[in-house]
Amino acid sequence: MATAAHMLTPLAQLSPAVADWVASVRELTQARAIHWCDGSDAETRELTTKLLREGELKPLNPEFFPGCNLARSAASDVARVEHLTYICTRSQEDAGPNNHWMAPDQAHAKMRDLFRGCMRERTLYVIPYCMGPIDSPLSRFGVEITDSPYVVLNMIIMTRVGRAALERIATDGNFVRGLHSIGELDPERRFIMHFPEELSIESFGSGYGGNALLGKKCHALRIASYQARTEGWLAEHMLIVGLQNPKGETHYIACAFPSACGKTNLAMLIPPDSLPGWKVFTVGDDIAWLHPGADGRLWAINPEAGYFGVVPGTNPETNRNAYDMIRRDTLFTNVALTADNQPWWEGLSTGKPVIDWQGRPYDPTRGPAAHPNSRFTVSAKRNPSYSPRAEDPRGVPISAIVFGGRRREVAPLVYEARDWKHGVLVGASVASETTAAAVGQVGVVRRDPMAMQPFCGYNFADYWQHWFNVGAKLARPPRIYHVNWFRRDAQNKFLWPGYGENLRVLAWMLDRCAGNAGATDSAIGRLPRPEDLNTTGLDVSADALRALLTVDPASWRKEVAEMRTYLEQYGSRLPAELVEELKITEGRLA
Ligand code: SAT
Ligand code: MN
Repeated sequence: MATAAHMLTPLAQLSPAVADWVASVRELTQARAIHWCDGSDAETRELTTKLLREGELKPLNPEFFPGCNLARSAASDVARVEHLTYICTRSQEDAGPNNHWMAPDQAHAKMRDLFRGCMRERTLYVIPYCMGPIDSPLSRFGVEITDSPYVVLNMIIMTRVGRAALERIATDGNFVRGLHSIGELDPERRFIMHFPEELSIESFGSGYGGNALLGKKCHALRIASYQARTEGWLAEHMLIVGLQNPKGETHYIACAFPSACGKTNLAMLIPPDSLPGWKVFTVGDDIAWLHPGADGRLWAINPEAGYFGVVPGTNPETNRNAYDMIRRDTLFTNVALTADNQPWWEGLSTGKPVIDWQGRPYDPTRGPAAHPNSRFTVSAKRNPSYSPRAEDPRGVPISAIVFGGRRREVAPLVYEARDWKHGVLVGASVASETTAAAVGQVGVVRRDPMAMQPFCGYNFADYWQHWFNVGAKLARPPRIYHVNWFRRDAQNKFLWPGYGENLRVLAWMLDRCAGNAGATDSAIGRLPRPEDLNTTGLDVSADALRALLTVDPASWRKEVAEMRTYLEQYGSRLPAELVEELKITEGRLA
């Protein structure tokens, strides 16, 4: 810990292991200078000033958006690149059919060629960071080396950067090594490589979000999921939220949805006026690390310290907390600008864009003004609903796990798994329409088990087995649910209003956990009957509600057949328990 002697030691001398690695990276990249990041406000100010001077950041209107700046990424570098993302385990089977794979030697050689001399004109930044509350035994540590000051600014917001992290690395001795360079931002020379067996990441050629902020998806999900398997816990693509009912009881739930499906909105949900007495507390909006506790419950921490959220659609109606939170000390990426230099995005009912996300005069024939995957980066401390328990080193106990996807049809509003084992099948069955968070076609349904398809650092078959193993350790496992806020009618209109109204569904779940709510059994799990949901003040017709809560056997038989075909690609590695659960569901649908 921070002894007086330690405080005097320069960062570069705290950990010989880190220093040696930095020296070898400097040798490879030929970096002009080295900057050890301490994560201080002064450092943020200094780097921001430098980027403003160089034109890499644009200041936003200080009257309405004090402390806010805009970054524009290269037009071909606006989302995660799953087709260029690899898991490099010694055996290809360990990466599984769910991942692109490259042999570690080959991947290292390829990346060495890219990194060689790439920082000649640049400063090398060393970012020691902690994922999770700094004093939590559940937290893990990493060091990212990057040549992008924009990445440094983001990492300082998104993780706990600085001396304390480096001190823990020096005492614990292990850390995840993440090497990043923006290279030439050339999509042809871009790779995101993961070496879970070596706890290391090498990322080249992109400056964007999940490709470049290595603490986030690369470390906290891909590498951590692998680590979690050996250590007996789970690293998941889940928000964590505390719900306090009118009686004053707070329960925490963890929800897995694919990117850009509303995790941030749900994590900061504002209860509708027609549900008085409810309060909502955000623990995390994207990633949960879940550990079986000595009490037989599942405990969760949010490894992150900030939000890297989708901007479009954020407004006082959809997410008042986020809307307020991003009006100060926020880094915007790829939004549009108004005439008086305020950030603008689709979904705002005020203001008018004059400059688009690429800095050109706005022309609606060229598409949206803000990029659909434009983002805000902001400290969690700015969130009005930030949970006082978010910094608790023990984490929070989880009462329910919720899986979900974006589905026009088939999936009902909500259903409950019969038990943990059935819940693993429910999670493995998640499918969702693709979004702008990843490069590729938007709106096509793809299988996205546990919303982890882009993020699981090893073979999904082994991952599902690990889910069964973790469940077996829990004397008091959370209940497991599936939700779909995105059902549409024949006219393509949403059947469910979503946002704050989603609390009605969550309230039903918590009542189920407490043994106070009814349900009806179906082939795929238990659903609320319309009378089991609190519908006071809800503007949804009885017909729509019935449609939302109906399981159509024919479309579900088709769904489950697709599920079987999907699972069969995992061959003999597929857990017997999962096959058993699938057979039970098939039998119930027959
Ligand atoms: O680009 S990120 O991976 O950080 C955001 C997301 O896709 O969820
Ligand atoms: Mn995400």
